[in-house]
Amino acid sequence: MKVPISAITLAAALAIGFASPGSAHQETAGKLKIGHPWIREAAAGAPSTYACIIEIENDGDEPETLLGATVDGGGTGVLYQIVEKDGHFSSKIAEHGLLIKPHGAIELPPTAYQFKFGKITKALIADSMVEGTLVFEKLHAVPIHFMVEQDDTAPKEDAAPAQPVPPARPGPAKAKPMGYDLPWSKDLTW
Ligand SMILES: [Cu+2]
Repeated sequence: MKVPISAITLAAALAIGFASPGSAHQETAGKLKIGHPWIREAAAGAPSTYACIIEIENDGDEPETLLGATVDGGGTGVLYQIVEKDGHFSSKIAEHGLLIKPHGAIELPPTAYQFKFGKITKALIADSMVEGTLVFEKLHAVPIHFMVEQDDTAPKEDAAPAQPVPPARPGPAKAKPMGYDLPWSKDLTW
């Protein structure tokens, strides 16, 4: 049986206490234990931020799928998978969400998965708690609190590649009537 390393980290963090800023909190939704959902601090008007979760443990006998998140002042977060190739990072939408097997667990560290939020309308201030939801396939939207963190551990991603230009479709070569479009043909008098 695999025991996720972060379970130990989380247990240690929980042992330190709930009250002090920066400590881990845990929320429960159905049979899910949601360990320390957090979001990176952002000023009002910031173009983006991201949220992560130390761990979600599924104590139930049914699988569940994490699909999305919302946060007060940040709207809807889209779940992205971070992809590393040759030392370069990029991200792609996790279209099918993240499966949490029965009696299994998932981790969402910034290096692997992030909820990416667009325009921030309300300042997210470090060490405060902000209301939001996690959206699951079966439980649907579950109200939770994100702790706002100063975190800057997300890998720096390469700029998104420009919209690919579709290759020119080679059409059948048009047979041109001989002599018609030769530059001199119009004025040519024999
Ligand atoms: Cu927490």
